[in-house]
Amino acid sequence: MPKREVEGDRVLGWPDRKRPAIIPGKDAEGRVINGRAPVTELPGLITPTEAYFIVNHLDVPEPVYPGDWKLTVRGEVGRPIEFDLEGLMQLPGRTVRAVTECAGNDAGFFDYLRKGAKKPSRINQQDMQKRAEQRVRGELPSSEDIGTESTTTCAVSAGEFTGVPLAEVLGRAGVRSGAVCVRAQGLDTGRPDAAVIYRSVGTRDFEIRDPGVIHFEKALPLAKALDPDTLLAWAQNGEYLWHVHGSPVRLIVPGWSGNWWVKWVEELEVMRTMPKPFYQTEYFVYGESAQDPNRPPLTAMGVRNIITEPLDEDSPLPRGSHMIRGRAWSGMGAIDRVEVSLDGGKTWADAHLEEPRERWLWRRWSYLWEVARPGQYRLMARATDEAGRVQPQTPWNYQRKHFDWIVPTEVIII
Ligand SMILES: Nc1nc2c(c(=O)[nH]1)N[C@H]1C(S)=C(S)[C@@H](COP(=O)(O)O)O[C@H]1N2
Ligand SMILES: [Mo]
Repeated sequence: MPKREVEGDRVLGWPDRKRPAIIPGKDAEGRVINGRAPVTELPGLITPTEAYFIVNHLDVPEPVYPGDWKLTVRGEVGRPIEFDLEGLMQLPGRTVRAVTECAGNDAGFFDYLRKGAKKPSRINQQDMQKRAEQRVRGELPSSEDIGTESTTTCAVSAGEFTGVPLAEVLGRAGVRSGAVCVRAQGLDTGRPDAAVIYRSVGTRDFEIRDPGVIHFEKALPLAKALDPDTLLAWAQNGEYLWHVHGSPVRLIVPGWSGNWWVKWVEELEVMRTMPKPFYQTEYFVYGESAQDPNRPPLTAMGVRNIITEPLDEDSPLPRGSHMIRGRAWSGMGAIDRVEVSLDGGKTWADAHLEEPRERWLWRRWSYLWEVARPGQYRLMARATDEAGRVQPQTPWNYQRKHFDWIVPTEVIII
């Protein structure tokens, strides 16, 4: 149905379909530091690594030679340990297939649905390069950029991750009773992006809560740290992690938004009180405003669903039969139902759910739409997860995180 370009470069000498790839933002040396995924162009479940979105908040560190890497496990443990990569890889491994989703993915749809702001597009992506350059220069984006930046889409992908359960590593060290969390520290440092501080304060007229130069770190509550699917991973999609994705080892925290998935992990500290990492208590929090005394950290995602076909951009479409397709996923387990509405939410019918039904992966669904009458149609889709949660789950919050509302697709039939 879409008339977008399919012919790409010649691959190994053969003409081939265009390869999906990220829309990149690069640093002064031309190295990719951020990227958005071509979410609507991926026909399968696993996002190829070339097409996997990338979010980095601080200065991307220089690559670590795997032989030089060490992981320190310390704090409230019976036996502090240091692992090298080989030692880590000798532990009983595990593979998990999971959606990585940035907490701010699709944030602009909150404004669209609440206030009639411009509808974000999943194919006309913002210019990642402009922000990457401002970041490298440490520049505060203009008010206009700050307003539009979090309308970003396509900060979501799905991968297969191989590593060792974090619980296995913690078990070797022996977690002491009374421990509440594991602080995972990435080796990257820097000053948080000005736009992020700006947005965490929630106003344009602000006194910057500038934490200065910090490490990227998260304090993962112990129960989630001990979930067998929470991994210290060294491989993604069948190969060793790429540097931008946290090589040699990163955290995989299925169901919880991307910010928990600490890259370039160098230290794990088991703690008996919750510390206050910037990216947990100032940013990546819920709340009504920056002054809200109740700003809990984000944890599990809500119930997510996107219509990947047709898109608004495909209109007008001829009468006849059209496949409506999409992908649904949840922060709390497998997707058990997707319903489709062809009349803007008045009536609903069950969509076909494709196998496999996996706990942390998105699930493809489809609905064959026979449409005989020309006109304007408002297509909607609504997912339910195995916990019985129906879209939407996440209330508006001032940082506009964990968007999971139902977004109608507008189609004109001629
Ligand atoms: N060390 C470190 N880990 C990090 C980040 C970071 O800036 N530094 N960004 C986080 C955020 S906000 C997201 S959405 C995911 C993105 O993972 P990816 O770039 O591999 O897709 O990484 C997370 N882990
Ligand atoms: Mo993120």
